[in-house]
Amino acid sequence: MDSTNGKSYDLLVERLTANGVDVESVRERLRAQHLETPSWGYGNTGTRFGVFPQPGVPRDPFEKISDAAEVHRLTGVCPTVAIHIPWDRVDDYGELKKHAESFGVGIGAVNPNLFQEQEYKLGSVCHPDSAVRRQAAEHLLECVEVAKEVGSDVLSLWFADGTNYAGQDSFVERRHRMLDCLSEAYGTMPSGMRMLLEYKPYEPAFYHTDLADWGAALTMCQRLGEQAQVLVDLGHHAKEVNIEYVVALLLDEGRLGGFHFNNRKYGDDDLIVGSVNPFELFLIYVELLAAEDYGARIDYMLDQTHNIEPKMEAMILSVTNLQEAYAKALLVDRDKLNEARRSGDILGAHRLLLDAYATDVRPLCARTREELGGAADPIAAFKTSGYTGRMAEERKEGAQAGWG
Ligand code: RM4
Ligand code: MN
Ligand code: MN
Repeated sequence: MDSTNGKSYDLLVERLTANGVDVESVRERLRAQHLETPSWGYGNTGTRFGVFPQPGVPRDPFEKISDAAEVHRLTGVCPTVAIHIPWDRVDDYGELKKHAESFGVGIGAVNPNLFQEQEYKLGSVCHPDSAVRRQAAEHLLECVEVAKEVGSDVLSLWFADGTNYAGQDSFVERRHRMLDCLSEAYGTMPSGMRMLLEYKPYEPAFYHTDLADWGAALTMCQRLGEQAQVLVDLGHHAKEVNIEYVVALLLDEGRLGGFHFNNRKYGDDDLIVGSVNPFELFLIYVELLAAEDYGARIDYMLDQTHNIEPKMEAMILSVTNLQEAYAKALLVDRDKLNEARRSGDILGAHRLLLDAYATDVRPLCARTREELGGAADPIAAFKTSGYTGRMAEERKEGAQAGWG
């Protein structure tokens, strides 16, 4: 790989430079890319039809973080890991934080889990019974505390709240109940902390969902205050929604706070990002680049479940797909694009995007990973490292982590 990569890297740089690309600045931005992996992506997962356990899967939050650290070691761009409470509940969060740091990573977004307990059958923060809403509010408050203890400044919220049948409950009353609960948690957040609200059109609720789309999430954020922002999960849209346009709107409102990357073919499939629709991913990055121009803080997180594919390899592939999408977006000639737009050159503008998208940026991404102390080909390096075999041996006693 090395000598071939060296040659293809030199050729690529030569070509890009001839086209007027500032390769140095592209390299710098690629090195600064930060992607957060999810602790729940390392445990066993499945569908409602079954779960297929894999060898070497972590048994507890500490081991999930160790796996996340291995992904960071090989790619150089995944310095944080998101946690889900209570899936990752531990007695001593300070110890979890120290463990992460000793493995060279930090803890990122704290995700409260308000959908699995029996009490939440009719919802959590929108539940008609105030006692259940109290329980949900207490969990949110607990998660603000957890975030403080693990050194995180992001509370990332997704609610399964919704109804299954027309007439089941009042849309507006539910909205007001949510606002009350969230306001309480919002009020306890320290000034640097952000609350991210993630929308999803359906599932598990099948008639209506309380935060169904970006408009519902955005207006809730506007009611809460500046520290509340919207999180876009790529799997959470109706099929024909133009996600890059949603991204642009939220950016323009200063309310895009985070991303859950994954890919879908049908519903909320949580497949490897870039595996189904890589062009869409590229177009999303083209819009996201605007955020860097005005210094917006966006947390780029993966939210995937690798049910049948090897988990660690899948995570690494997701990361390299994101590096490539970002690199391609960085190659778009903005000046020429603006010129084409202004002069009404429809296909000239469109072809500028196609040119960037068609560029094979893999040598550039490989070089970036090496410069960050990772591997040019992280999947090959992972496979030859024998990590899975070692973990299968080390972790053979006890129950593997999974949903629930
Ligand atoms: C949801 C959503 C959330 C994730 C849960 C497990 O569909 O994507 O982000 O925390 O699944
Ligand atoms: Mn998500
Ligand atoms: Mn989802």
